[in-house]
Amino acid sequence: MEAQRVAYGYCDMCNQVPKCGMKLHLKGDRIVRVEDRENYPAGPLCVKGLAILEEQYHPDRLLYPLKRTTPKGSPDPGWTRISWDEAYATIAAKLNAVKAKYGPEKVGFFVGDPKEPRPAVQRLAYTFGSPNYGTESSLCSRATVMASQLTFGLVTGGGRPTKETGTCLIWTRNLANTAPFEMERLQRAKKQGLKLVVVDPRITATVQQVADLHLRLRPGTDGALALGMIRLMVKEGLFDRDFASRWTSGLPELIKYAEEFTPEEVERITGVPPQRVAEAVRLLAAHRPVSWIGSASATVHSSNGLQNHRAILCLMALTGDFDVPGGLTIPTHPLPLDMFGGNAEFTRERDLFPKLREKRIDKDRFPVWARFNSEIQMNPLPEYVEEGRIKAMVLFGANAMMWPQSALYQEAIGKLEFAVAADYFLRPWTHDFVDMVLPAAMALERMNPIAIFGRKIYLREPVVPPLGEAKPDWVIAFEMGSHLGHGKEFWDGDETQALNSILRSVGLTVEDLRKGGAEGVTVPAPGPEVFRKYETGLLRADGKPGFATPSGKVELASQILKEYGFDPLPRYREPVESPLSTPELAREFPLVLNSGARVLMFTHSKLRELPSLRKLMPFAVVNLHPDDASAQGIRQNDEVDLESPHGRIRLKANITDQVLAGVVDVSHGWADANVNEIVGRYFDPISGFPAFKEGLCRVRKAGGSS
Ligand SMILES: Nc1nc2c(c(=O)[nH]1)N[C@H]1C(S)=C(S)[C@@H](COP(=O)(O)OP(=O)(O)OC[C@H]3O[C@@H](n4cnc5c(=O)[nH]c(N)nc54)[C@H](O)[C@@H]3O)O[C@H]1N2
Ligand SMILES: Nc1nc2c(c(=O)[nH]1)N[C@H]1C(S)=C(S)[C@@H](COP(=O)(O)OP(=O)(O)OC[C@H]3O[C@@H](n4cnc5c(=O)[nH]c(N)nc54)[C@H](O)[C@@H]3O)O[C@H]1N2
Ligand SMILES: [Mo]
Repeated sequence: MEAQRVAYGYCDMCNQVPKCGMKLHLKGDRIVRVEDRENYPAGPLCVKGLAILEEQYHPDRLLYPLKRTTPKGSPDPGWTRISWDEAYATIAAKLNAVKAKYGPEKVGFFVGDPKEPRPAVQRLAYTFGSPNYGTESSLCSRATVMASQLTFGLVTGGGRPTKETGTCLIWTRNLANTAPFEMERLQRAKKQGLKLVVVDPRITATVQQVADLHLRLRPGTDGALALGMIRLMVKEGLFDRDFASRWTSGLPELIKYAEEFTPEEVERITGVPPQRVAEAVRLLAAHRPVSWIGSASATVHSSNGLQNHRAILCLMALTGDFDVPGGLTIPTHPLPLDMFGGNAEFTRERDLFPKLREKRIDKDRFPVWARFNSEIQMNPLPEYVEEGRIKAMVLFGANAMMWPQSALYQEAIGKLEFAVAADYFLRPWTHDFVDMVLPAAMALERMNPIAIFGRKIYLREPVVPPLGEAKPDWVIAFEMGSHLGHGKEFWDGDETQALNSILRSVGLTVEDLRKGGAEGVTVPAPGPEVFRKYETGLLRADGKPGFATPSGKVELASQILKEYGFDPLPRYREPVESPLSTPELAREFPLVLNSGARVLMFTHSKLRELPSLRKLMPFAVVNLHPDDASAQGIRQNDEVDLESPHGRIRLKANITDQVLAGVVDVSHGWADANVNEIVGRYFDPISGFPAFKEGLCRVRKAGGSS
């Protein structure tokens, strides 16, 4: 009998960082069992993690490089296996031809939701000579980051409550589905007296498990709710006057503007009753300090998302609990590494990118975005291709279904002179439009960027060799770089040397981490954690007290937004389509279309091929309030047509009072019922983010006349 052994790895089933730990039992080179990893900062595993072997050993995995043999647009790409040598030779020839004919900036580099390929692909783009590297972050979390940079001059999305925290304001996260391992911590804190306020249109599992107070707003109206809360805080003297007068700018203007958001007006816009708003404001004031778990993306998936999110940040600033123990704290000594395990030297953001940035293709459309992000804003991809600004693309883990009006993105990719994609599986909705597909090694088969938890870091080494001819994304990016003539810049494909170059910034090597073993290595902090860093100059490069904004204060009114012609205040605007902004359209399409709330068992378009997970949710549904269902004579599991001014899809009805009456909820990523076919292309003018969470629709029994 073959002996069993144990190895340690980590999960990548939800594409997020940092990842949950895994303890793996192996027979030879085959993993036979998965369980939680002891003493690891993230875990326990959720249903997705427990299904990882179904993904790892799935019969449909992509195992060899493939090239298409029929012209683009043919119903069947005629995929044919090729060698890696042929793949690289073709990629190098095609990309170098585009470079010679049009310039290197005409090649776009893109990484979807997977996080680990990013530092390597960014390095590849800049080394090749193109600034036009972008990721899924240009519609995920980066707008919340920008709102924070504009308001606080630093990056924060909030954080976990601590033992000092009085109230935790969860402004839209459904952690029970998207980071289930956080729930136990919150439940424990709640038992010890922590109060929790959750803002979410739906009654989520998070609301049910931990909320003391739940504010159910109409999607896309977050700004109005936050401004109404600000008005009340001011009126009742429940804000920190001392902090606000010393450390914020724009307070009188904000107070004046917030006057418009009377309880009646807030109810008219958001649907939240005045009494609830008042209760929330009083709860926050009575149980201080207030900590905040900010939205990952839902608040900024709106045509006014950046300003709505800024309104929430202004509210947090007025609590006065910025960077106090138990409040909205900022780490004093972060490691000089980005959350994906790279750094600006490695990605070449520091030396090469500044020389290339003039050629970035987004700077005219979204200048504020371009000011804050090296990644380009990718949402106008169809326009970039139409205008001849991108001629070829290198795609890692890309999914055309993630964008509104997905067909435009498929067409755009199909029109490129050359496109190559690396993925785990052949995904026809994206790959039917490219020239070549490369097999990416999965999480348990690859050396990866290190995992970072505060100051503790872990080396992540392969547990088993890749199946077939799959290769790690980093190796693919490095080998592409070598074939493009930059072998030296890519350590001739050696990942260990690459990681060593990154680890140098924290005084470590791969060998040191290997010695740390399963326990990881803690890089000691140079000093203690300190609070109220704005008082002592620790938030600014020049060492002066204050914030790293143009005024040196928390900018309730943003000077940078003003400079670019936008409203400096967190101005509320109605969604482009809504019952209030387009009442006529709302007569025809009376329901609000809310899309993309995460389900526990899937990650976006991923994992639907895994039998144990698919059994948990076999088909796409539209979640409908009983009143909206009965108005159309719709019963549970009926086939229905969901229609917006932009398209129509068919799915099944799930009738539930967990959604608001008048708002439907549909999850994204279903190839046969892609909600993005009916989401309109309205982009926030500051961030460039799509309005996934608003818009109008109607629902009818399938087959009815329309
Ligand atoms: N299982 C699983 N986990 C995931 C993912 C996944 O696909 N599957 N995706 C990952 C990614 S990339 C992301 S960005 C995160 C997202 O993580 P979360 O933000 O925690 O999850 P979501 O379900 O996107 O959104 C949270 C809530 O926003 C609410 N909401 C919808 N519209 C609005 C609105 O206009 N205003 C307000 N205030 N709330 C609104 C929804 O009802 C939903 O309950 O999850 C990550 N984790
Ligand atoms: N309507 C609507 N649309 C949305 C959203 C919404 O809320 N509503 N949310 C938006 C958000 S926040 C996000 S983050 C995006 C989702 O972002 P997407 O990028 O669309 O996410 P996935 O569907 O996970 O697609 C990732 C692809 O990468 C492949 N892959 C996974 N891991 C790896 C890897 O390590 N290496 C390689 N090479 N490939 C890999 C997968 O097989 C899959 O084909 O969707 C956005 N679209
Ligand atoms: Mo996301």
